[in-house]
Amino acid sequence: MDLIQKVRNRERLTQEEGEALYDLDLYTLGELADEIRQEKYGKKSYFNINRHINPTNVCADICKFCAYSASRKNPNQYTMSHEEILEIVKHSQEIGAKEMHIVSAHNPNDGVEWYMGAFRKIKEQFPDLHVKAMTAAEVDFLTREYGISYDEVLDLMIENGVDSMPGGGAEIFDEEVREYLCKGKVTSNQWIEIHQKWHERGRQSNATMLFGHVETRAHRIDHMIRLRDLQDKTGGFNAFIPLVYQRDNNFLKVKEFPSGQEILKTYAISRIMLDNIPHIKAYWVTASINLALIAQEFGADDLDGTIEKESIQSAAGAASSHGMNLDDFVALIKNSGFQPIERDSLYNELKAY
Ligand code: V47
Repeated sequence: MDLIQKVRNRERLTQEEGEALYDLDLYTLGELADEIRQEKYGKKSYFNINRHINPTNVCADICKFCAYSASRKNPNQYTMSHEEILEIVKHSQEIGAKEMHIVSAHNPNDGVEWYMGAFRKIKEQFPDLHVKAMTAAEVDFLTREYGISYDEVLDLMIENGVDSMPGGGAEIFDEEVREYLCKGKVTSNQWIEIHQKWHERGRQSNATMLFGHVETRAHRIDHMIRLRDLQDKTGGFNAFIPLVYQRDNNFLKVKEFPSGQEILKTYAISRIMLDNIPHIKAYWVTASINLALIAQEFGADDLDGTIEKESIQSAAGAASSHGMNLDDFVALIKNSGFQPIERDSLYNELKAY
């Protein structure tokens, strides 16, 4: 059957069909993805008021794409104390943040309690805040470093107040590319296993894909299909987040960067391929705000949040170190023809602007 008709019939696509979507022209793809997006959410565009905290950049792993962790290109190591973290949380909560998105490097110096104690103290002092913390890469690191199992780490996270898991650490699942990008870090199967175990505990998470470096279109489709397979089993993913590779201050040299068209096609294709993941997030930090706003017409229904401070992608060149002012964010979404909806971390609608 004709591929376009298959999409319109909402039939599930194979690896080959996913790759063939890239051969469609951008406007046809955009129209197809927008039909799905409008069917689900109309003109609503979701965002949240959140704060990113990156408590340490000391990392036992080496990922070629990372400009954030301390290395010979970035010799300024830091590790926050719990008091420093709580000070940030207090300030952010006072100015309206409802979610703390906490992602650290893989710090071999301070033990499991440094991670867990921070979550526990945040929850004790700010019980209404949603704590989204610990990528699967961090979970895996703790098991390797301290000889405990995935189950034990995930149970500790729940005991200490982690509400949901962010989607980081997925990178690209293809084993050969992954070996080249981040040898020694959580493997693709382990990333999937950790999210499966988290979902089996009744908890929700997101999934990312780092693209626009050395991977092929086929690798992106393979990545999406592995996530779609897990989602069929668990239903625990809220959002899929294609992260556009940022090129500065790191060790991953790339010949050709993706064009705006290629990025928009990737959003549109993820909306079409991932028929069982509710939200496609155009994370404005890596797409740039302008392209993220356009991505709303290419299948994306979520732009992440106000963030306040961002250290991972801004270290690699993204214009995100100071987050996004709420009024500006709302105005930009409105002026682009969409209805800004503030959501909580699990996509309950809080306020229509
Ligand atoms: O996994 C690192 C990525 C991720 C670069 O779950 C880079 O809602 C681009 O996962 N260029 C961490 N990306 C951030 C993350 C995230 C962000 C926003 C929302 C959510 C969510 C999750 O940052 C890592 C890695 O793939 N990253 N370096 C870079 N040079």
